[in-house]
Formats: sequence, C-alpha cells, structure tokens
Amino acid sequence: SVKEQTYIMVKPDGVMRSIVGEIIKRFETKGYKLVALKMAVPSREHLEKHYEDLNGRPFFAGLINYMASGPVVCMVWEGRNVVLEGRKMLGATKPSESALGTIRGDFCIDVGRNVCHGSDAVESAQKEIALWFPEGLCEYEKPTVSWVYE
Ligand code: DAT
Ligand code: MG
Repeated sequence: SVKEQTYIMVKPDGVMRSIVGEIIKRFETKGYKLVALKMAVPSREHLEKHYEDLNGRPFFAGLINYMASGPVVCMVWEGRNVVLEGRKMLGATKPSESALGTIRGDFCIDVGRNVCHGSDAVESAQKEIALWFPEGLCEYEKPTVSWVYE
C-alpha cells in the first residue's frame, strides 16, 4: 500500500553532527511523503519504552544514555514498502557492515553512534508512531503522486 508508514528518527549524534537535512533529503528525494516531523528531548522512560525489546542487553544502559543526551528529530514517512525500503536506506545496524551509499554506511563509524533509527517491521512502526506521535499525523494529498507511482 502507498499508505504504509514508518518511524524514522535522527539520533542525538545526527543532530549534533548536522546530518538532519541529509537524512530528510534522502527520504524526500526518494519519493516518500513526510506526514509528521518534530524535535524532542525524550525522557529515559519514553526511550525505555521505545527500546523495550532490548531491555537486558549489555548495551541497553549506554543506549538509553546516548539517546537521552540531546534532541532527536522524529519523523513519519509514508509510501509503498517504506518500512523495508527505509531500513535499506539506513543500512545495517553496525556501520562497519552498512553498505556505502546507505546513511549509516556514509555517515558513521560506531554502532553506538549510528545516527538514525528506523522501524524494522510494519507492526513495530505502528507501535512507534503511536508512542512518538500521540497527537496524530499530518494528513494531506500530494499532487505529484502519479509521478512517483504508476
Ligand atoms: P536497529 O537500530 O538497526 O534497529 P537494534 O534495534 O537491534 O538495531 O538496536 C537498536 C540500537 O541499539 C542500535 O541502533 C544501536 C544499539 N545497538 C544494537 N546492537 C548493539 C551492540 N551490539 N552494541 C552496541 N550498541 C548496539
Ligand atoms: Mg531496531
């Protein structure tokens, strides 16, 4: 469905290193539709909920410290297969394994500073969108839709 949505977040290192525009640009020029965007300094409790599946992993405390260390940029992007395609655009979790040409492959070195988050499945995307955007998304029509989709 062209209405599939994913949650993409620029992490604090991405904000501090001025990669926000680059990440937005890649999703925008690919053809996806931006349906929500904001900055936030998330609480640790909020981040623990976001990463609840990783609770108990040895890197969990470090991950929460890092994610709580500064502002993040929260986005929802919409389009056909955007969850899977968005993960491809981000690249592998470990930058040493991320292909060049991906965001992580091009802009970072360390797994603990991998500049961006992207939902890993349609179901987790829905959960994450509800967690980060309880106020709802921005609904509108793009007149270029027939130039992106046949
Ligand atoms: P992803 O962000 O690609 O979905 P994930 O959900 O498995 O990866 O993990 C969330 C974040 O936790 C990841 O972006 C960086 C951090 N992380 C994952 N595995 C790690 C590890 N082995 N060492 C340090 N940090 C790790
Ligand atoms: Mg993940």
